[in-house]
Amino acid sequence: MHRFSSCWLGLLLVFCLIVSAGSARAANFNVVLSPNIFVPSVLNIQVGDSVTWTNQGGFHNVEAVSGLFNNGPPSSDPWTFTFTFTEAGSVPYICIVHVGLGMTGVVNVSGAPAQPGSIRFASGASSVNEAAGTAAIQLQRTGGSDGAVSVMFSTANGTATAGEDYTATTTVVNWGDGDSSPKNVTVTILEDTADEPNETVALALTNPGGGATLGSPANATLTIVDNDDSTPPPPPPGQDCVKDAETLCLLDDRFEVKAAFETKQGASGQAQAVELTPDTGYFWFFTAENVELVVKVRNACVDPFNRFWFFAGGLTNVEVDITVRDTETGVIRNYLNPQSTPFLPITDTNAFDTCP
Ligand SMILES: [Ca+2]
Ligand SMILES: [Ca+2]
Ligand SMILES: [Ca+2]
Ligand SMILES: [Ca+2]
Repeated sequence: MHRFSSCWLGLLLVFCLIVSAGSARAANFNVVLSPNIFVPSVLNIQVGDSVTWTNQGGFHNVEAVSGLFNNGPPSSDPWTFTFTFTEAGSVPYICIVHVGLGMTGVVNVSGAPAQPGSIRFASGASSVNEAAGTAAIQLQRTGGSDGAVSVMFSTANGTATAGEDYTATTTVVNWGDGDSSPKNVTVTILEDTADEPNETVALALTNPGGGATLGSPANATLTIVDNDDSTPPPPPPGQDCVKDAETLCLLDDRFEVKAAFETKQGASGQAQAVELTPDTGYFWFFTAENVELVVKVRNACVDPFNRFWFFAGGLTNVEVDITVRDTETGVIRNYLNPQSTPFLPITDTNAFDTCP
């Protein structure tokens, strides 16, 4: 029964050592005080690692020859003692009772483990104009710069097509020992004349080398912003009609009507507006009781006309400049009555081809 327990513990010890050796981070190592020997008697560990000694029942202690650690006086009670090594160096230790029988060991502590770091995209999403020619994709090395490392960068079609929208790129990016500067990979963007939606290229980092790992994000999306437009832009929408002393807003405020005047003697100004009905208003120039101009906009958005009409009649012979604006489409019509001319009636049944 006792032999079986010893074997089992031995297997566990080997298992623990394998697990410890496989880890890059601080690890714990185990030493068993078998009758009058330390097993294993030699340990090679790294700074930050710890060692646990386990007494199975002999009359033992463990203490560093240098005095670095000491679990206390010898005892035959089962005990454990753990010490974490924070400095590099070789640390011999003994059992004070059985040193004469060769019950000694040593822990060899090497410097901090190498930190090759990890490689990632600086950003998971970036965009470039179709006409830019190239896109610079930045890669970063973080968490260490020990040793030379590399990573494979590659592109793949998202909604963009290699050879039409961009040039497929696969390249290995390298960093030297101690180099943690960001590196740019250039992807060639192909200009075309096709009116397309914005399209995407999938970027990936794979195959890290030199002990580096892949950071996050290791995948990114590059959006190519299209710059082609085959459809003419709609006319710029105008501003709303704002009723004031010089402005008529007719047909539910859709049409804005203003008028300016100038006399033969050079007096000029904006005509003053007075609304009469939703379609119709008048303007005066000099005094409120002296009406000069009557205007109306009619909705003739029915077959066969399909237009907005503009009509005006004047009681004047001075120069008049009338501006009518369709606020929904931004279309503007101007009507001019020349200086010293009896105002001729305006009956424009083709005024606004902007129905409805
Ligand atoms: Ca395309
Ligand atoms: Ca394209
Ligand atoms: Ca283009
Ligand atoms: Ca295009």
